[in-house]
Amino acid sequence: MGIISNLAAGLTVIRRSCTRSHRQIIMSRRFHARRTDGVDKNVWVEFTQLAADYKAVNLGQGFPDFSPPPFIQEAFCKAVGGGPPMHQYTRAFGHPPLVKSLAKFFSRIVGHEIDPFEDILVTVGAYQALFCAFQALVDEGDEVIIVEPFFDCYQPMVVMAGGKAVYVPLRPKVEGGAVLSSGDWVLSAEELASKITPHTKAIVINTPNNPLGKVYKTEELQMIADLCIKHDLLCISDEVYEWLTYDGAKHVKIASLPGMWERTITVGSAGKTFSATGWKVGWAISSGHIIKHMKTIHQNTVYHSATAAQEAVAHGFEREYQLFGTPESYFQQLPAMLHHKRKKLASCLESVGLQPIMPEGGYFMIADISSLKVDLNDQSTKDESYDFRFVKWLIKEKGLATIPVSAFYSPEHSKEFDKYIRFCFVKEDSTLEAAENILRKWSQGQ
Ligand code: IK2
Repeated sequence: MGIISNLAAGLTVIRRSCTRSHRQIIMSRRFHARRTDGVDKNVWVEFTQLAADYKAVNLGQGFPDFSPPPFIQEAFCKAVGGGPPMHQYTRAFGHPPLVKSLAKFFSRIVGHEIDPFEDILVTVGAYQALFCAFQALVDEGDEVIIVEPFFDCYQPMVVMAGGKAVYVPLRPKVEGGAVLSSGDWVLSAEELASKITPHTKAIVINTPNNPLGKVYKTEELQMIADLCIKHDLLCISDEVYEWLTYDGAKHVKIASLPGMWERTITVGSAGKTFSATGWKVGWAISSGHIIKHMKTIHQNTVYHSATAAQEAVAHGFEREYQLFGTPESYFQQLPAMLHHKRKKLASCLESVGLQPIMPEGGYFMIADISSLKVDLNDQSTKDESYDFRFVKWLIKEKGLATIPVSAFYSPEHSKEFDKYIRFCFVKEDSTLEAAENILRKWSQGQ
């Protein structure tokens, strides 16, 4: 009797769970939109969780583990204590003090009088500026050329807008020696031109580049600009690391080249500018005839980003306007600090036999891992690319988090670049030293 009633209870459980999972499948088919298909994986979600689960030393996601400079923290505290308006809605397209200070600051850099209310859209981080750009400007069937390696969200954003992503990789030019610098990675003008069709709407670039650290030279930007003008294309230029260049590399805005202002959307990030990535304040700067369509997307999605954070960023830009070009400017101090961290990480990687590619700019350094012999036969990850498996192994077995570089490539090119992993060096020296200890012990066989 006991056995029979247990069996019956067991069958009921199986029947119930079958019905539930069957019902879930039917519901999930019905309750989802096709635009979410194929874009559900996200490298930041996956690897940030894994790093946290294994309490790994984190050189993975690109955020500083040190505090923003005191002047910007004070500006934020002052804003929060600034009375009721700081806690309420502000202008949808950008808090007036912020758009005014961005216009004043960037007019001087671009060499064009930027209208604070027509030519700027303040967004929830650079992420949302990119989202608004793709939603507002890409139609069903449009093609968008993305230069690889690229910040991973460009591709799903193009797809969600109904467009088709077309890829052109930067390629290492190996002329009788090792590739030592991000400057050795170049874009072929012929290859780029060959991707342009009557459906092409835009070219997306990122300088300084994440993950490679390439800072495009004026000639390279001019070549892209010439194609944009010749074929009447937009350029989306992601410049979130614009102040972070090293060893004399100079960041140039493609919008400042002749004929480019009216066809370029320049994307920026206060998170990267003032080392406060959690504030999520970003912007798009372009000609008013482009920004007006991005405003339409923005007003119908998030409406605006946090008022107090925008107020603080406005103070930051006012300060930087006054101090521009002086040693007190944070835009001089931050790259000087990161220059040392970049060197520290490079010599650590070299000392354990890894070959880093020296970045000319940005937060990151990539390194070739093909010399490291590791048994990666974990069955649970066998369908993944080599660098994904390697990084998972490194987190789980060695307690060091990095990011696989093939995440920054299209499926058609990822195999060519899956021997690289990315390290973020915008970290406390103690974090870099902890990573160095792990790598050193490993190289000594411990
Ligand atoms: N564009 C680029 C090129 C970025 O790198 C980022 C932020 N990346 O950080 C994650 C990482 O690479 O580890 C963004 C846009 C988004 O910037 P924001 O934080 O302002 O939305």
